Amino acid sequence: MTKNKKLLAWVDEVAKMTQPDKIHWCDGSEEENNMLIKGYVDSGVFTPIPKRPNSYWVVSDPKDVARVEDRTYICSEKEIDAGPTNHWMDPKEMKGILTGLFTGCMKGRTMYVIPFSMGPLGSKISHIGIEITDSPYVVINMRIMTRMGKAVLDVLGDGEFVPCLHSIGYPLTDGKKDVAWPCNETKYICHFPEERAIWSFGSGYGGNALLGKKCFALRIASVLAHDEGWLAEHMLILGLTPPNGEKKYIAAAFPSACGKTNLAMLTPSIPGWKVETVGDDIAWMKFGEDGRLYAINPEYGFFGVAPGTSMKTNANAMLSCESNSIFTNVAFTDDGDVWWEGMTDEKPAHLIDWNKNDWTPESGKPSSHPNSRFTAPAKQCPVIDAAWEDPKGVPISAFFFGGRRGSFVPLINEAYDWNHGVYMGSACASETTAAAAGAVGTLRHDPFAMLPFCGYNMGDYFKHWIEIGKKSSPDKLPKIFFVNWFRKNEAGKFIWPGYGDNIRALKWAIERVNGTGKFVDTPIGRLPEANAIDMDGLDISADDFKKLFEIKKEDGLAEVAEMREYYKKFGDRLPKELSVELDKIEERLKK
Ligand code: TSX
Ligand code: MN
Repeated sequence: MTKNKKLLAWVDEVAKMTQPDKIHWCDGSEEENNMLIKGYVDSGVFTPIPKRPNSYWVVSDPKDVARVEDRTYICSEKEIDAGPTNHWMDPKEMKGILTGLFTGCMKGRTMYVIPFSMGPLGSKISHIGIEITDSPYVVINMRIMTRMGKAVLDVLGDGEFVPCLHSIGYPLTDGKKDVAWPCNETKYICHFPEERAIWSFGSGYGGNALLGKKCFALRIASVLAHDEGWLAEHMLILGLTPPNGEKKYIAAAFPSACGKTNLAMLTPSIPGWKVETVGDDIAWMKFGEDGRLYAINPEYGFFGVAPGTSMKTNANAMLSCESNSIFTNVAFTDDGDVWWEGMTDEKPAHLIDWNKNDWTPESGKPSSHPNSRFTAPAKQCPVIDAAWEDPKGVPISAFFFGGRRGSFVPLINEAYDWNHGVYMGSACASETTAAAAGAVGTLRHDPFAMLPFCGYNMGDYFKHWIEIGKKSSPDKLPKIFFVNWFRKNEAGKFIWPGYGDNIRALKWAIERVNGTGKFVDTPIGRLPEANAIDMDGLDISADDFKKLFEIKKEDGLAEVAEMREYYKKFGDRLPKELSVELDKIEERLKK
């Protein structure tokens, strides 16, 4: 147990408010995990998956299937500090609402206290959080996604932690019966940046409930990083080893539906190249004494989107979730396995779908929810990097930004310098697909892929990136690239094969880091010279290949105009350095 006064007082205060039947301090042990799983198996909420040892199938309430961005708030003292991209409410007002909702909300339930570390225990880059929850599902998933349990309390000692309060908001009062996936129609995902605290009510799903991930490791951590001079980013981290053995680490940020997890675990198509995974979602980076940025993955597992994941698209993700994993909102097969759209070329003849109804290929709707997930331990990834738990972190040589862009944006483009790279990060955007809200083909800006995850004013966040560039010398800072796997030809077909062939773009980037890659200067950045991309064994027509890198002046000017319009949103919090970059691009285009 702990003697941490702040922690003991907080647990006491929360228990008085929420009024649970019992309080359980999680030790993180296998026995504890087995006990919680047995409870769910006995009540029929979890179904063991015969084909996957120690793995379970669970489906949520159909109204609780994803992060709820319109119910997510940054409750800073001043509204301007939440900025134009966040929902804001006055912290006192919000605490009033939440205190009302949390009062008595755990009646008839057990309150779990989960000590967890984001990052390797004891690393100088790591931070400790305590999540209080009334959901055993959250405890089970937090044990996969974070380093959790008694050892964390030992490291915490008398030190600081981020309090993360969570309730599904479904008290069992007056003999009310429990349901398979209790949750509340009223949902609030609230962050108090000055207090560095999180309150989440009403949802049991993913980023709404596993508070170490998006709420802490991105929204609250981005505030800590801003104040303390480091980076908390929505980035994968991977190690890239060329045939000569000179390994480099890179980090990359993409909006959703660009295949970040697939890139993090890439199986390269060029012989002799190796990709090893440090993380697939979040990177925390601090400067080392040598002036380089060192990154850790604050997480301990993968919470990956299931549909589209297959042995062809991401074999290493498939192998990561062969055992000790939780599957939420996928379908269940007749031979005792899970299945989701895209897992195999052939659809099973019969399934139990994510609503627990019979399903056949003729049903005319997906068997799995599009946001269905696997929760898998990172250490089970066959290509997990040897240094993934190194408390020092791994030195980052390059940053990649990207987006889903059918036209104009080339396969790969290198920034001229740090500030130009920050511009590229701010310019991350995806064209909407049929799946997303809004008209197909319109641009959805997602700067640095942080739109739903920046815990403060996005303009100040841009400025923070500019400031980071002044803390070291250009030769020590990561080089910055913008990539686009999704360019289409006139026929509307993807030009680039993507997936394992993306190594060809990464190879040129590594050559640029080494100073050997051949390039041409263009108005929008440095592009590979005609023969500088390794195309061995790839069958792309010369015409298509040219189109992958084509930059039309009028398209460039339209992009500049679009970005200028977008930047207006940030008012006087937009750093002047970014307007300058935009001016420079426009000048180069007009020359
Ligand atoms: O993840 C993707 N990546 C990154 C891989 C490391 N996807 C899937 C996006 C949704 C999550 C991609 N889709 C990629 C990609 O590089 N590229 C594409 C587009 C594409 C889709 C299919 C084909 C080619 C490109 N080819 C055939 O279907 C044969
Ligand atoms: Mn993510």
